[in-house]
Amino acid sequence: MPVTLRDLPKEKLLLPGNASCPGCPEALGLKYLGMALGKKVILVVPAGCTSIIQGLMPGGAFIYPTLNVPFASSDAVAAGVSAAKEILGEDAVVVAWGGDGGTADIGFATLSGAAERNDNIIHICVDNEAYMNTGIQRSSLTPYGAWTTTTWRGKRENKKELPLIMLMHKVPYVATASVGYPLDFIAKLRKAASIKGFKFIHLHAPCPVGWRFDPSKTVEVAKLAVETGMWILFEAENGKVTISPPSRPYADKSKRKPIEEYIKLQGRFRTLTKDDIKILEKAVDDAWNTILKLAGK
Ligand SMILES: Cc1ncc(C[n+]2csc(CCOP(=O)(O)OP(=O)(O)O)c2C)c(N)n1
Ligand code: SF4
Repeated sequence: MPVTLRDLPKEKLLLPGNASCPGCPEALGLKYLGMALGKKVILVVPAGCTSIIQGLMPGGAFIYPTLNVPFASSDAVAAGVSAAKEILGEDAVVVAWGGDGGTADIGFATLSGAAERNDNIIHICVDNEAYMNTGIQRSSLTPYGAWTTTTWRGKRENKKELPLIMLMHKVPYVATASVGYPLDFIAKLRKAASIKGFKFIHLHAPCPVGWRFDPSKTVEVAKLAVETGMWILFEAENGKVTISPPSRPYADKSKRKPIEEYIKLQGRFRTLTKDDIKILEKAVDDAWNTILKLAGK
């Protein structure tokens, strides 16, 4: 069901004065998580910027219960907490919240295991496209051409298609979201919380520090990713794929903004050549063709 501003609670579940950088997309995502699900959330967080946001504030930055866990155990811990809550008959939404490194690389085996068992949790991958907390190292979700401290001349490999990999686990719910579209993200969180079994939400999270843009532009960069077609918002309920309203106009290639508009705001793409841009444009077209086919278009 669509969410409107009036549906949102006023109470802040992510406290001000926490350790996030200015313009932090993870802080935005956590704020929207609280707005969507309220105090029913139990958060399981491996190492990463979010664990620092939480841990550096005396008493913690979130007012919901939070477990800080090793990377390789996040979804297993979340599954255990969820099972315990069910046995106790207590209402809770257990959320494993990992970065792209924690989700797609270091924690992937446990993620895949929980998906295959259909454990009753939501996994959110907050994707800032590098290992930010340890100094901007590449991950398998860093896009082609992007500078990181381990890809000085721009990454030579394409971004892993993680939402599609999770879709192929045949779990009840898979969705992509963006910090630039909070109402879409909140609606997806509420839908995920209403479904029993494993749910995966991939949240695009532009990071001013690692992507080298002005902290006032986080939302602008997030929106440009969608408007250029570089980030496609969709959801899949029991395998049925639907393109989400903010992305629908861009199924038509002629409506997409040129990807240069997205790239030029970000210092991490400063070494891109014209040939690199063509490779990225092809990746956008390929991703759209795949999603449109899955959506039966
Ligand atoms: C098993 C293990 N390997 C490496 C580390 C060091 N480490 C801490 S945070 C981090 C990067 C996390 O990156 P990501 O999951 O993308 O989250 P972000 O910091 O970008 O939010 C790494 C490699 C660790 N804590 N444990
Ligand atoms: S490095 Fe990026 S994701 Fe990490 S706290 Fe700073 S702005 Fe947030």
